[in-house]
Amino acid sequence: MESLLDTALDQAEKLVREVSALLLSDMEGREIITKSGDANFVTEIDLMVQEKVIKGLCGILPNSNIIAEETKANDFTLGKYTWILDPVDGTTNLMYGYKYSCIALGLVADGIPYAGIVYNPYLQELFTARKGKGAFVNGRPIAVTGSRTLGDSLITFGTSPYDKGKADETFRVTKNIFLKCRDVRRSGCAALDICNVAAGRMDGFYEMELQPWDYAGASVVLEEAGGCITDWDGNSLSYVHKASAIASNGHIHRELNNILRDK
Ligand code: 2AM
Ligand code: CA
Ligand code: CA
Ligand code: CA
Repeated sequence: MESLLDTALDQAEKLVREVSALLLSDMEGREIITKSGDANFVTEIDLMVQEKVIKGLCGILPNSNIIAEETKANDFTLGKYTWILDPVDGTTNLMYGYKYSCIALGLVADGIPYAGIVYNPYLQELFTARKGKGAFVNGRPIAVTGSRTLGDSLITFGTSPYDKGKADETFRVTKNIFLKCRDVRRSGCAALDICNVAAGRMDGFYEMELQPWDYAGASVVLEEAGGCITDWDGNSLSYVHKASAIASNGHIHRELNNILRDK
């Protein structure tokens, strides 16, 4: 018999899929607000998605906390059930019509990342995972690649565009990684990048100073697909404050981490 939590997650998957229609709507004339930082934006669509998802989640698991990117003052404490929502991951891509953005939702239960729901409406791909039950795209099981070395790997990374003070370090380590791996990619949506590692379409991903909503949902998808995600010190990621992230198929994790840390 399905547990109450499974039923709630089924409903949350349906909710995310339904609300994602907003990402496909015309951006012409939509308001774009610049947030503090270097290239940090929020659009009307981000706010509308967030409002609808939060409203839906309140009905699905009434006593849960919700941490969401566009909330003015988040309470970063984990309750019994805490949803962590990025209403639009890849806002700059959305503004440009680049078609590489998603809704990313994670559920932390009793302090443990328990479930991930990441939906890419352009490809109609729903990435889902529940702890101990595997990772899926549209219900089909996914798994990380078997690449054993960076030399056999395709790596995607983020440039932390919201803090250009990080550029020297990002591009210095990226040159080192590029020289050792097959090639690098940069697409602008951390959650989908991590899910692409989970689906075996990439071998690894890194970015400095992400926020919990960038990786909360995707991290469960990746771990359930057999991959590994840590901060740049090799520690588990925090779900209540920002962290630099490394996601990989597991095999190349140490090699990638060592280069990022100049070891
Ligand atoms: P966003 O589109 O939800 O803002 C781009 O390099 C990646 O970094 C995207 O996943 C983007 O998410 C994320 N990002 C943007 N601003 C950020 C910030 N201030 N802190 C952490 N991550 C951010
Ligand atoms: Ca943002
Ligand atoms: Ca984000
Ligand atoms: Ca966002």
